[in-house]
Amino acid sequence: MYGLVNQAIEDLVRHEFGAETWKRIKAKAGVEVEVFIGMEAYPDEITYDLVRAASEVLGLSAAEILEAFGTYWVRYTAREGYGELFQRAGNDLRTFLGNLDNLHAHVGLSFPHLSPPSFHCTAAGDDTLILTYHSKRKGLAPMVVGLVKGLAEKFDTPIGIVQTKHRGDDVDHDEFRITLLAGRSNDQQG
Ligand code: 1MF
Repeated sequence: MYGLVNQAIEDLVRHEFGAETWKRIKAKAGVEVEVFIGMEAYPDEITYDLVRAASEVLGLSAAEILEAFGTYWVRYTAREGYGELFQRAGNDLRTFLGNLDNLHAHVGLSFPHLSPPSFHCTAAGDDTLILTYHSKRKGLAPMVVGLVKGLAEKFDTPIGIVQTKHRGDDVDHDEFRITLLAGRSNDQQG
């Protein structure tokens, strides 16, 4: 994955847990890269090793780390110069999710090593979205939960999200049900 991803992980860990902890995680992961270059492509293994090591050092599950990272990614990329890319993809959650493949296609024009996932978003009634997620990479569904929560935060849209399909022997993708909570009374949430 492009170094931007590893940079974002580093940034998250440093801000939440400090530079010493980041050093320990990097050492435990056996990652010998001194400084990640955002526009350079790194083996996916580096990212997986970092998440695994962070899980051990921080005492959190890999899923918790991936979800936190997904949420952070939205803030981080908006801050690191991708705000315009985000704006082009939409001003509300549903439009944005529907444009994710376009967004990645756009990035892929300049960065040919991008291996983008694919998302499809359909409405199921007024307040429910069904999001499917296809990827070459495995085990990253919790990151998608975090990404969607990060977008919901960005658009000030309270949501609930549950995974309704798990990639495995029978299905080749993950699926999520997103409930838009705005305007619903509390006893209906969920
Ligand atoms: O293949 C890749 O290197 C790659 C990197 C990042 C593929 C996808 C992504 C983004 N994606 C991360 C999880 C991937 C999970 C998977 O592969 O199954 C998050 C996608 C996403 C979902 C919801 C909301 C926003 C999302 O991302 C927006 C986005 C996507 C790509 C970039 C930025 C924002 C991006 C921009 C420049 C890149 C690489 C990715 O390369 C650089 C970096 C620095 C300088 C120049 C080029």
